[in-house]
Amino acid sequence: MRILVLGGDGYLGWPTAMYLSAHGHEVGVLDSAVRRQYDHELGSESLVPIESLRTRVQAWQEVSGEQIAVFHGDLTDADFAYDAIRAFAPESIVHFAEQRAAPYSMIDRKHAVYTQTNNIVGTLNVMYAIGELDRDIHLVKLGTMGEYGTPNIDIEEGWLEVTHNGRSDRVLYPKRPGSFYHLSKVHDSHNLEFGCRIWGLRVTDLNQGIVYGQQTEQTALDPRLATRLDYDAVFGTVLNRFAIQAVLGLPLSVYGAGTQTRAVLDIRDTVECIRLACENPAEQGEFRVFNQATESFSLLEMAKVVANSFDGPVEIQHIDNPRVEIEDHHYRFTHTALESLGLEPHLLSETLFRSMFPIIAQHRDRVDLDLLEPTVRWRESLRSRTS
Ligand code: NAD
Ligand code: USQ
Repeated sequence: MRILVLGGDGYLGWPTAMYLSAHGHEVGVLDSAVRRQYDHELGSESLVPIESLRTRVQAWQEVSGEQIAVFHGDLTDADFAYDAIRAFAPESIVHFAEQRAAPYSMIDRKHAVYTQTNNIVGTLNVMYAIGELDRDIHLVKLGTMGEYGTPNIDIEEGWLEVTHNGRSDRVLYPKRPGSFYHLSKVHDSHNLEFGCRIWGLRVTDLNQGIVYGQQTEQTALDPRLATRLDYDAVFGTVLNRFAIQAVLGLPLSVYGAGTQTRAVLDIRDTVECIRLACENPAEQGEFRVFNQATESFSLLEMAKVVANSFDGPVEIQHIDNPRVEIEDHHYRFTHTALESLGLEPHLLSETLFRSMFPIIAQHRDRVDLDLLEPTVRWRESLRSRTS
């Protein structure tokens, strides 16, 4: 298939592009490089050094013999989005290209507005481009498990059968997320479902959990193919941060009591889920939702898994939760659709932490300890922090 990966320079987009290429697909990547600009803004950097997109693509060609086409530009620019999609003529588009950090979206008004504008406008442009250029293109859109929040009922895959006053309907599952970033994904989901209804688009919305890990079969082939690994309190995600803290001999930073439960998956499962979604497209007019996560754990359980995998003493520290989150809540989610397509999940208990620890140790001198401390507080986001 011809597959265009939007956000193909990112943490997940780059390994996915190589994985799809390694599985015989013709791949293009599109990216604005804005993720590299957030690093400049925040004074942060990937723990593992990463190459420019140009070098990555050249290295992939040397290593695999396969070419990856590159489109450099911003999806909020509709002309660029249309031109790239017209030029590559994909059968599937995998859409990773959004601002993805909840804390970044909660810094202040400016960052909340930026996040929602970037994400929602970019996705609307992609929807319109598909609608006007070729409605057969299957859009595989990255949503997030956090769209659901932590409801006191079981989480279904996108849709819910409801009976009210004796009548029944199948409705989009009610959402109650915990940040303006997560809300941008909810708005995307609603826009996309509408596009399927009115124009007959075919969309798979992947409500992905928190990804952990840094290596896939392809990134391990050459250091120039490495993907990023973030540890700062804005972009670093919880299991990756815990792994880095363990290697540095720092206490694992559990926010609050750590009884919040979250859905997670291994980066090697992310790339496989995307392949499965592309190779098994949604029907014309279908808004298909998969919960792309394999397991769920409380934060305290996650900290214990990392501590137990590490060969050395690890302390777990509870720190004031900078976010507004419910603790001790119900959490059970359905995740059968991807398994039914053939996904064989890697489990946290047999994780890649053991392979991650040496990589982290190799680059430990690059860590700026100040960046590990959470500075974005949800309740203080009304106070202006930047001009
Ligand atoms: P990332 O920030 O590393 O990658 C996103 C890429 O998209 C970046 O390279 C960025 O430059 C690009 N981008 C952003 N806005 C763009 C625009 N307007 N036009 C063109 N390019 C743009 O993020 P990631 O961790 O790889 O996540 C990828 C996707 O998966 C995101 O949509 C995220 O919400 C979703 N997701 C990530 C996780 C996770 O744990 N990392 C979990 C669930 C869902
Ligand atoms: N947390 C800690 N300690 C830390 C960092 C985080 O206890 O040092 C806690 C947070 O309070 C939160 C949980 O860990 O309860 C997850 O935080 P996170 O930063 O790892 O993940 P989150 O903000 O939810 O966002 C990440 C990605 C986002 C994706 C989402 C999937 O950045 O792109 O959408 O995971 S999900 O959480 O399922 O919505």
